[in-house]
Amino acid sequence: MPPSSLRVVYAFAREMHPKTSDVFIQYGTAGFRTKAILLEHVVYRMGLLAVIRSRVKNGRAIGMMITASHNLEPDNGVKLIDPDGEMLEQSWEEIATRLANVSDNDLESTTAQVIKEVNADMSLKAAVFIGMDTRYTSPRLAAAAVHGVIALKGTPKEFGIVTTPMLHFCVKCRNDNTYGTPTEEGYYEKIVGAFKNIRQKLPVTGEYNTTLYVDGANGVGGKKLNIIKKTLDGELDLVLYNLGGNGGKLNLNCGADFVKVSQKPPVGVEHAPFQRVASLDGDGDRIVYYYLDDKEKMHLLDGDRIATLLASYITELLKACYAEELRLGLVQTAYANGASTKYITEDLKVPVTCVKTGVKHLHHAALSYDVGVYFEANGHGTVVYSELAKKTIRKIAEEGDVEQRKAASLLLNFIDMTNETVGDAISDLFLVETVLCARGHNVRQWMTAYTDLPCRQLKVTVQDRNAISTADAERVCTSPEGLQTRINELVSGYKSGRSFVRPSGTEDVVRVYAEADTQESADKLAAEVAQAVFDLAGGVGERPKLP
Ligand code: G16
Repeated sequence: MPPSSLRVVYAFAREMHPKTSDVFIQYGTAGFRTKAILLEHVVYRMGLLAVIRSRVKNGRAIGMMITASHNLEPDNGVKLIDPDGEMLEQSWEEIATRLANVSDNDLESTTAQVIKEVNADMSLKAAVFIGMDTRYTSPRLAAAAVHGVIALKGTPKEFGIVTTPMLHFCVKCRNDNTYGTPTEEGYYEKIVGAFKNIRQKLPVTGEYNTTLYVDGANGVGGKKLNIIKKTLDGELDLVLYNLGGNGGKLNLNCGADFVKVSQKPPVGVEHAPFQRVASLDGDGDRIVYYYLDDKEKMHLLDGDRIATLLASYITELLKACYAEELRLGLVQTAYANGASTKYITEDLKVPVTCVKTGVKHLHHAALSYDVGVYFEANGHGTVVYSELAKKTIRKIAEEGDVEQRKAASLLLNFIDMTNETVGDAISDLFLVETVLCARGHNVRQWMTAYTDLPCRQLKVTVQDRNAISTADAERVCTSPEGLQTRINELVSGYKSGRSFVRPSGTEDVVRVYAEADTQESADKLAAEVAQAVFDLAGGVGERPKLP
């Protein structure tokens, strides 16, 4: 493309998606996220970048998802998906931030500069897959994305309202047709099809009950499960709540993030004692489970719990296949409950890696294992299998003895049921249900694996959250000066105490995590650390109170 044709980049920007705000915006944990009204020019520019990225990748498709996932309705966001369905390569995040923040007048020259820098051949074809969540601001932003793609003569393909993981899946399939068909139907065919297949092999036994209640967070995940529900033929009886009707607001007092952080059941769900409930987040990429006991006390089964369930079952199947040479490992973040890490290393004897928050970091680390199980405690995670692992298991399914073939064939279904591109609430739901069914376990039996240390998460608003820097997978705070020393002092006063702070990459807050031997202690420690953040890192508004 000759530089003169970049004029249209400026013309579209000026006429349709002008930059109306000077607020600096940064590509964070999962793309750009902020108030939807500040995003139109950013999404347009990401349309441009997606085309450049596609050309650098020889015309392979790139994804653009319009979503703010767990954030509340007034927010929105955009993130780019790389050709294998994974998050945008990190070295491009700085380019994305630069392009998002230049003035309209400088957009044409900055675009030309980026093209040169990344050495994009602008004569190549470019494909960009665009999806959005159910937010009322999403269609407008999706239109801005399309304009960005067209401005650089790329070909946009719109998927309408889909879960984030569905779009990741479709991008992967478009670039690797052995993975599946790049459509929503192709997703159902592969993931739900694998679940139905495996259910034929695993009769319902023991305490497992095929009824599952689901909190859809008033978002897209619940809506898609409503489609899937009709095809399940009784293998799983989904009772769906929070599907967006009856005035229910997206992620408001419901959904995976609310349940995990507040440790309370969501509104809008009718509860029965000991009935297991799965809670999804707004764009269907996270899931946590919980149940209420006969005293209405909530018991949470979070991402750590799901990770250990999946890792232990896969380990069992690998043993039954005699494929123990395949290295299985688990990846967590600093938010992982200390009790889960102890259980994984001491009881399951599975190696654990701890990385920074953000699926992009976990995914990357998981790829270093033959079978990498990664989960954030907030319920964002999946399993990835190396080519060697898949090849080995396929061979055993064909050539092993009867028992080996049986285990390998279950594993192959398990792999097909997994969305390996990113954490996926729907795929994870089917994986969990499969393991519980295979073991004949109810939710209380699942809970007995280990006992969580009581924990608490808080948010503190500060003038500039970037005043907080961290090291060692976010477990140590390196600035502002004196904060880590203060945290250490506070933690030393508690039995089994642990705490860390980090700037959020999706909300304008500093997050505080604390755990200790009792809930009272965890709550108090979290509040004390929140006060230290407030005092030393420029807190604004009301100083956090002690419980
Ligand atoms: C996103 C990321 C997750 C991360 C979460 C919170 O989730 O994909 O990896 O844990 O944000 O990040 P932070 O603490 O930096 O705000 P989601 O579900 O909102 O896409």
